[in-house]
Amino acid sequence: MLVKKSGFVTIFGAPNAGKSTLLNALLNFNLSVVNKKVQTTRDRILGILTEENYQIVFIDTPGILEPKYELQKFMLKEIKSSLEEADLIIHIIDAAKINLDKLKKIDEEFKDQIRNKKRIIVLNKVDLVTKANLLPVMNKISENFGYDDTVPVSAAKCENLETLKYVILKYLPEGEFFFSKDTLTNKPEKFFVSEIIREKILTYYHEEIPYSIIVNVTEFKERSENLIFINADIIVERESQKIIIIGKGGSGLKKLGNKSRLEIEKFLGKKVYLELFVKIRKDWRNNKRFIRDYKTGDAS
Ligand SMILES: Nc1nc2c(ncn2[C@@H]2O[C@H](COP(=O)(O)OP(=O)(O)OP(=O)(O)O)[C@@H](O)[C@H]2O)c(=O)[nH]1
Ligand SMILES: [Mg+2]
Repeated sequence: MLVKKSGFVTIFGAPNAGKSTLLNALLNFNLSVVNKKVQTTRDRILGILTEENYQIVFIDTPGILEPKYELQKFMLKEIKSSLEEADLIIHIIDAAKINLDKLKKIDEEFKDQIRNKKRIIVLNKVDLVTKANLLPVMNKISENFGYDDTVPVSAAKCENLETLKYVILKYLPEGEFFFSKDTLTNKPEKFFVSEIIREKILTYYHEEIPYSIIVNVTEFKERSENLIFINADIIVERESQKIIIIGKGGSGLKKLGNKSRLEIEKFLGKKVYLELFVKIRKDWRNNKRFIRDYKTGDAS
């Protein structure tokens, strides 16, 4: 009889280490949004890889951070609960910016969540470093930290991912699948639509703007077989931010709408009619109830 393996693999690490890039590369699908700015991911996102004899349920998480406001407290909770759920933890670090003291601090901070867990350290972005520089740090990590395995990869260039999969499978427990074979994620399509719009805001707006917004898809309707009608609210904290988002004569919002629509069409594989509205909700990032209502409303 075919032995099946299945389990939860949490992808964990500092902001910008490449967690979402790695998830997408392993799934071979652009599920989780990626951006060169930090704090791109705000929620835990499942990405499920199913083959004949295994099912790996990856959990992408927000980058580790010191929470300064309620939204970030929510993000930290998402990280901690994702670690607790894990059968295996992938701690991903940027190979071009290795800091062993920081690594020690992280181990200490999350000791309650990582205790007794199998852990792999993934050195990402190896396309940016030379082997000669990498090997001594890899040795140091193996000698001084309690990881079960070390795997260098380049998530962006899809390098060494087969090795990583092989190592993951080594630690994955035997068991029946958790999800049906064709399930890719736990989040509804409209969640990814709001993520794509937020990612475009990260790309086209600066300073505090991307961190002051939340995107809420209020309507998601299939008008015909090939056309989806989407309404989304971009919620800001202040009038001045609303003015910046809208831009001169509405030019900012128009550009944002066009760029988002193209990406959403690619994601859904259908034509999209997208309408964006900007709304103000004063100081929402510190409003626990607002965050809970919005964030848990997205999850399945
Ligand atoms: N050169 C190089 N860049 C990479 C690699 N993997 C990811 N990146 C880049 O690193 C940046 C951050 O990638 P993300 O996947 O958004 O990182 P993250 O860890 O999910 O970030 P947060 O969600 O903000 O915590 C993006 O600009 C990626 O294109 C890699 O292997 N090589
Ligand atoms: Mg991310």
